Amino acid sequence: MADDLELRFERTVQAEARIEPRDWMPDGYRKTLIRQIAQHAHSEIIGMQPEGNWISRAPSLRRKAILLAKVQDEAGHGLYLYSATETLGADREDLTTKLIEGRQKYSSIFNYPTLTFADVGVIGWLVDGAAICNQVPLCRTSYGPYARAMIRICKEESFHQRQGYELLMTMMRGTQQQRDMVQDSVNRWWWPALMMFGPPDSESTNTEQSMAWRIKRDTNDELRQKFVNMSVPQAEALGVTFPDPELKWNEERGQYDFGSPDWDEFWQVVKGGGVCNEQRIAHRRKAHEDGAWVREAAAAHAQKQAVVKEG
Ligand code: FAQ
Repeated sequence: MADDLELRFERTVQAEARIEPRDWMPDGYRKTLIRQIAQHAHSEIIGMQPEGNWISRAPSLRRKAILLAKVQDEAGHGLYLYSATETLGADREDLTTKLIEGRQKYSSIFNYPTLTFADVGVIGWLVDGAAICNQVPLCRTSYGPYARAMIRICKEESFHQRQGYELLMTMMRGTQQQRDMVQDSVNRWWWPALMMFGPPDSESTNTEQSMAWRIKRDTNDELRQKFVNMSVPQAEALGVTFPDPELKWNEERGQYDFGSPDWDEFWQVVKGGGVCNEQRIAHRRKAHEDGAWVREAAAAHAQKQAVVKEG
């Protein structure tokens, strides 16, 4: 019986069909999905902070309205993704506790500070750009609710990327000081953006199994290369350079060669030693504690409604 179920699962995955919440799945598959989707959800929620920092200081009403909409979208993405983990039997409260106790990860990128308004543009261009590059293939991930969430999320990420690029285009048409701000911001975010794709394939503990289960559709290095190829012409059109002396077109490979990110820095940030790790978690913990009364009120309301229905 167990063999039949396993065979059916394998066949479904190989046929590029979707595994749905009520289908049988191996424990490892469920665990891997909860880990990846929860990390993704936490990244969206923590990822509201670096840009949120600039909402009250946006230089115009238009920029403020765009930024507000983007940060709200990120909250929405986090909520879709937490819902996807619930279809696998995870508990949202438990995931939040794990995040604020440092037992679950979120993307390294959100542990870097946003020092100028140009960072808002560069986050849109490069961070959302990297997120899109990673998430478009996830629209074909084997778990149905995650794949469907990714389709909606990617549509919004595309708007996020465009608003960032348009903001930077505007700054590049401005004064020399504004152009310098953009270049400085690109210099600070380029390497952390490349780290978003995860460690090199040779050090990626999860890739092989996740590819076999078709949770991941490309390896970390494949996606990183794709992102570099996509970003270089965009940088040229913008008039900025990337801080990598090894970056150059390789005619033979038909791809750009590029340098290696500082992987010691990456692991230090992942382990909690980045510039903003403490601040991000402290802020998230406070927001969660401050929201306790809302959760209590919602639970009391739901209980009353249940009594009314029964009566
Ligand atoms: N940061 O074996 P692998 C966004 C960990 S959304 C921190 O290669 P895997 C939208 C990894 O968890 C950004 N930790 O791992 C937005 C594992 O540790 P574990 C988030 C990282 O899962 C934009 C260990 O290293 N996107 O930005 C990172 O197969 C703007 C070994 O790594 C997603 O989560 C990292 N960068 O591949 C929001 C997309 N990389 O768990 C606001 C979905 C790796 O074994 C503003 N996730 N680690 O203890 C994925 O595609 C994959 O999980 C990867 C990592 C590719 C991120």
